[in-house]
Amino acid sequence: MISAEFQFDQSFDITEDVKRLYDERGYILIRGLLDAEEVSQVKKTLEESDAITKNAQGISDGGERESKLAIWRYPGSDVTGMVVRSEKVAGFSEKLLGGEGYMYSCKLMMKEPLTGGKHLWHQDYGYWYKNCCLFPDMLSVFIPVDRCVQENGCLEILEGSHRCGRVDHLMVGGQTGADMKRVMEIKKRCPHRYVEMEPGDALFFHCNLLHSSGINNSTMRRWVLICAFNKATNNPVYEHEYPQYTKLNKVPNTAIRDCNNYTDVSGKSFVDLRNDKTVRVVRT
Ligand SMILES: O=C(O)CCC(=O)C(=O)O
Repeated sequence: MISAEFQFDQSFDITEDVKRLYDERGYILIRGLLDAEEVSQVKKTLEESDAITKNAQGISDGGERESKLAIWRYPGSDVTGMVVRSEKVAGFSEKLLGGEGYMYSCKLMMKEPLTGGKHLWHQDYGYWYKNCCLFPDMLSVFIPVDRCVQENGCLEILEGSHRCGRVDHLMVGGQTGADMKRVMEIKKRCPHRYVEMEPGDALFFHCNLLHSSGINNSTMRRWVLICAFNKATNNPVYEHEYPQYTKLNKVPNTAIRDCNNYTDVSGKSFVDLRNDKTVRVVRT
């Protein structure tokens, strides 16, 4: 059972109580952050042109399977850019981070029916530490485009595990995974939760929260948008594949519905994962 869960409505905000729960559990789940119309705007952007999906690359899960992902550096001006820049995604993230934030990356994770691979237990800060972001003042917002349930490899978390600090990470298959001996010990103390979500729900989670997901053995597609934010004061020490501090121009939530750019992704700057030291590409 997910214990830090809320239902979005226009009056919802990140109050001190919500922030306290996030600090304690390492995440909050907001059901219905995007409504049906906003989800269909996102789907239209992803499905009616290949502007984003043609940038997807495959990474091995260390077994037989692979996951595909497209990842970009800046929001751009299409619908997915409005989602990242919206008050309810960027603004809530800033309140959880405790200050100004900027987009560090955004990706479309694609687990295709019957073939989608697993994601090993890891912390996002396991990777970002290697990029010389000195403080774990970073978070991710996981927003399903499709239903995410156990059958198609929903996200799994170890509740409260962000309080263990950063765990060592090693390369396993094409991915960087956390030291499993340590994870097994943490599992004895931090409850293992399957986070089943509907399209438009949003999980905001701390960069040290241990998470993973299983293979997709079902006939259901599992696509998810994941937007990552870094705190403005945590500018990475050196330049690398992901952005240094870049002011984020926030937009009102209504911009998601009002946006009619479904195809122009020129401002996004896609990452070539062959230059990313934390994953190994098997297919471009
Ligand atoms: O898509 C998933 O299930 C997990 C992805 C993930 O953990 C990541 O990209 O860091």
